[in-house]
Amino acid sequence: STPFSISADFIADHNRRLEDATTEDYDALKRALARHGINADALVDKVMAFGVAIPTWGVGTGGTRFARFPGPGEPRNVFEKLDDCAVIQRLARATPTISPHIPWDKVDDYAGLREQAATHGLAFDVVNSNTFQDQPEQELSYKFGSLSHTDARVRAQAVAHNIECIEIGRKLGSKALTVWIADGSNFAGQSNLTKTLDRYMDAMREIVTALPADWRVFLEHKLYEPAFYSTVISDWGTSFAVAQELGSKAYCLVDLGHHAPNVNIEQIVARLVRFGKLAGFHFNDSKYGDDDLDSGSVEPFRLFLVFNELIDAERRKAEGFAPAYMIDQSHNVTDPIESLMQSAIELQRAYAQALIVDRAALEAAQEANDALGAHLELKRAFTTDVSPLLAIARLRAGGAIAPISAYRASGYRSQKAKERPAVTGTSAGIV
Ligand code: PSV
Ligand code: MN
Ligand code: MN
Repeated sequence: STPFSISADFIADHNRRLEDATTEDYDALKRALARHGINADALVDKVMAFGVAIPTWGVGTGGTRFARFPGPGEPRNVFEKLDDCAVIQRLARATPTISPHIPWDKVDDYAGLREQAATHGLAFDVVNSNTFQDQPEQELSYKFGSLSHTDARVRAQAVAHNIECIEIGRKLGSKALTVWIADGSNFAGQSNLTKTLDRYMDAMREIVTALPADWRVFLEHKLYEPAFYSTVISDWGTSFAVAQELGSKAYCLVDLGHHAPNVNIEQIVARLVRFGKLAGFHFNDSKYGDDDLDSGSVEPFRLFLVFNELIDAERRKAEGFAPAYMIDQSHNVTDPIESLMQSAIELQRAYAQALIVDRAALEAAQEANDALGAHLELKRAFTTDVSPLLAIARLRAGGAIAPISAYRASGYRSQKAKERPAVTGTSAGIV
């Protein structure tokens, strides 16, 4: 039997009850924005064009190193993951692409997988490689590292895996590879801090050489975990220096949870833009470190400030500025579909709020050293409730005015619980 899906009629029915109130709120916001010389309809168009990739692994319940508490009706393979990604896009209309993780999403027929995605209106974005775990069929272990391993055979195996990811990505229609390695050390003295980086560089050069002409590689840095004393690609400085040495195809990816505590992430973003090396983002939120909490759930102002830098770069037509957006979260206590829809909305919110900053007024205040005036301009934009505008963007794109309530009313999860018998314990691709 055909798997249950949420129909366009169901969404239209659900919207009907909310449409009048939404339009009323939107009209009020439109008038308020007009007083600042902002055209709300043009903003709606921009929001409708905004897209962030869903990671295929994000639709499964996450877990910590202590436990994973699987939810009902979880996807059991990449095709079922596609079905869930399709629902997220159908209702919230902000996630037209998906980002695969290899080998979690390995299949025999990638053309078929790509076609299946296309039937849902989805396309594949950046491919993620994985040399941070051992796979059953794998010859050599990554316990002591991958691309920076002391043993040349392990490095060669990790390089070959990344090249295989590029091959798979080509079949899926991707144009970039993200490399995050868990390499590092857990004891002072365990590794030679210089030699590990040299070995990584040599391995990365081989991967860069294997990239097709129109491909890029994204280097994802991370301060700690699972290596708790030192990490080879630990911070944006290392990432930037490595990207410089690797040349014009290498860029630096910013995962919001991968920085030292209290670091000014928006300034890192501005620096990477300035030097033409910003690859894009793994969006999530964090309280302590790489918590992988839902985007905008803890520090919405910081998210807004990141988007403020992105809009500034876009307006200046910063050279080579084309950031790739992906959500990278671990949904441990929520239905992942709900979390991902809400996260995509929070990203659109930060984007829309950054768009309504009066750039001329901000610049004038900055030039006049009017610190509070400049700050108040940002605060005005940040405190504007753009929710009705986001709802109208979804409505015009054929989505749901209230995606989470529509999703709950549809009974999708309980249908899936019947169609997909429970997954027990941990399984590949559900991290
Ligand atoms: C590592 O913490 C990371 O952020 C990388 O992007 C991985 O690919 C991802 O998490 C998924 O585990
Ligand atoms: Mn990440
Ligand atoms: Mn992470």
